[in-house]
Amino acid sequence: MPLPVPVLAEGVDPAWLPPAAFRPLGTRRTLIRGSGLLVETVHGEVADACARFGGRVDRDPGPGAGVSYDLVLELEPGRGDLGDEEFVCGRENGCTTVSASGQSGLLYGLFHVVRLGEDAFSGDRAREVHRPALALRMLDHWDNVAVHPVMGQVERGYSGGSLFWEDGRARGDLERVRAYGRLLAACGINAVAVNNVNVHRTEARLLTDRISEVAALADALRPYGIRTHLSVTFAAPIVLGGLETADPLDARVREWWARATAEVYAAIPDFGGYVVKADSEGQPGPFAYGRSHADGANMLAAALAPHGGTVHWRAFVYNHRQDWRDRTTDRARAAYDHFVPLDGEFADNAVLQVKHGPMDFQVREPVSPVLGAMPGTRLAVEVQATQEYTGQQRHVCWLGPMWSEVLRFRPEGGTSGAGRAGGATVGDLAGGLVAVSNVGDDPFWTGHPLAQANLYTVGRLAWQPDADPHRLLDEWIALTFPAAPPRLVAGLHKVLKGSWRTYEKYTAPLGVGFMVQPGHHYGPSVDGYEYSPWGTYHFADRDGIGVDRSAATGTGYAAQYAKPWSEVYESPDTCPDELLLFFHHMSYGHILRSGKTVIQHIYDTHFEGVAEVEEARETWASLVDLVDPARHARVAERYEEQLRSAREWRDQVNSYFFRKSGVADAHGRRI
Ligand code: GCV
Repeated sequence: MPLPVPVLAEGVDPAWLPPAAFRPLGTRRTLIRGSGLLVETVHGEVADACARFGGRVDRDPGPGAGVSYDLVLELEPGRGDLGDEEFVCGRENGCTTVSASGQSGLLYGLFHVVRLGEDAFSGDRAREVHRPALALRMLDHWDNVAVHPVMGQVERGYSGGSLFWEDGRARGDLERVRAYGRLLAACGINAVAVNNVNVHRTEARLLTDRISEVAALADALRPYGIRTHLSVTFAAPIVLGGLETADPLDARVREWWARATAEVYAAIPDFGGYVVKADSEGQPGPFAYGRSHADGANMLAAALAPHGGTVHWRAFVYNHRQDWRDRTTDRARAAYDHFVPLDGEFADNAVLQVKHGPMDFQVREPVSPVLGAMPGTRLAVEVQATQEYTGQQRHVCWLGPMWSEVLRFRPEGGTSGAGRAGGATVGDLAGGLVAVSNVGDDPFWTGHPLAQANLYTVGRLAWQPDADPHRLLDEWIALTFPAAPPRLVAGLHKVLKGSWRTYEKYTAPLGVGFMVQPGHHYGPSVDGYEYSPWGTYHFADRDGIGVDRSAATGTGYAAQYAKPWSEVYESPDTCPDELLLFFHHMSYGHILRSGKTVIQHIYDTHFEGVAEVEEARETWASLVDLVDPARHARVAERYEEQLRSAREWRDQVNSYFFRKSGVADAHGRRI
């Protein structure tokens, strides 16, 4: 039986799957061959499109004999040349064919045809194999089951409440969860962790007596090829099991995890595995027992292995009780110092989940050196689609280019781009891309309607890490705004394409980072974390600014990179300007490659950034006749806030550094 396409509640935005995106498919004759749950999903999609637009869909064997088809979607389970998620697409003699050996491949093939639009049905198309470069393409939800007194329902959530949980219980609106799974499958995501990595008491119980609530979510996501994962607390044997220890080498602890995990699989046979934040920002972990993080991860890996599950162990481990007067301690070093010595010790079904930068999702960071230093460990790169430090979905900040830079970075050097000369990229080295989700129960899913582009882009980059992000932006625009006139396409491109750099310009300069309001992390506070135990400093004084992370005179962080990067970052002469203050403490008068001094760069970029927001706001206003009123109004309203906030950033940052340095703006502007 075809699975019905999820019905969106009144007012919920279809995002990149509006009915009109299915018109080319829905006006054609389609044959579907094969059977299974995801084949029923595919059938449901095509049937829904045909019902809207007058096409026809048949199953084989079925009443289609003698009909010539425009599209054949066929499952060929025995094909050894295609993995489960792969498909071949081609077109000859007026028929487009998608063949797959696994059901997920067929589903991805269907969405590929949707993306192609009319092009899928014109001319000939050589048969082309499509395969995801990364096996794991995951979203982590930092959703709390119960409202947390400080963090609310969703930690760092800017899109309303949780899609999954409300006030201590599962929401029960599985139609919305199904619709979410559908959107995710259409951009290539295949795994979702449904609760916060900070596991509080109520959330801990999802693992045991509340597993049926997770199972219901897994049932809703399964038809879209998405496996469900759960964040668990390392202290579960104590908190839930009544043991007095969670020591990973204690036999009783290991047995407890084995039993609990078997019960999870009894409820969710295709359960993906656990996500663990241990010994990090107050979460319990193996250090309490004198054990290593490999000991901790491997214990959970052993419990999951018989069932085919994976443990995602986060590398976000650092000392958050630092002394800012001690310039030798450096938070940026922490993940490497903790984990690189453990390379080769992690089990095969353990994945080390590493934030893309060494700090914490700042607008500009170097790529984490861990990603190039653990060849004997399965790695996943973690990025943040939720915009904790990049405007919190009140500002437009499309992060595609930043993530693309990370994924194309070559830890052993070499050029990126067409030639692909040099060592492997991060995208080659990692087996997974994980994004902290930016989705909530907001009718536009992501709070800011244009933040949908981040979610779409992250899924597509996980499928193809070397894809040109601007092409992915075009794809998102074409799907979300079908048949958009060129003025709208150009306008959307204009306001999104450079928005990351615009945000960078009016916030923290030259890689210095963390000039945000403590706690909620929105808006400027230059010294917000300067005298704080969290370890995120800019060390600005009357002469200069930045952190000396060189090996020669600083914290030695630069030496965590392989050559050539260790050498490139070691010296201010070779360090790229955009990271200069991350790696070096520089005088305000230091001349950048642009020919400007550091201080003048700070002033100029802050003025420019605000001017760019003003321009983007005008561009958006000019699209009023081309965008549906609710979406246009939501974005317009957020631009007002973005502009207010950008001016606040400009004025605080510029005044602060004028007062510190005593250097006037070369253009005599009011600072
Ligand atoms: C879920 C940052 C955020 C925290 C988050 C943490 C993490 O510190 O501010 O809210 O906790 O990262 O990634 O675990």
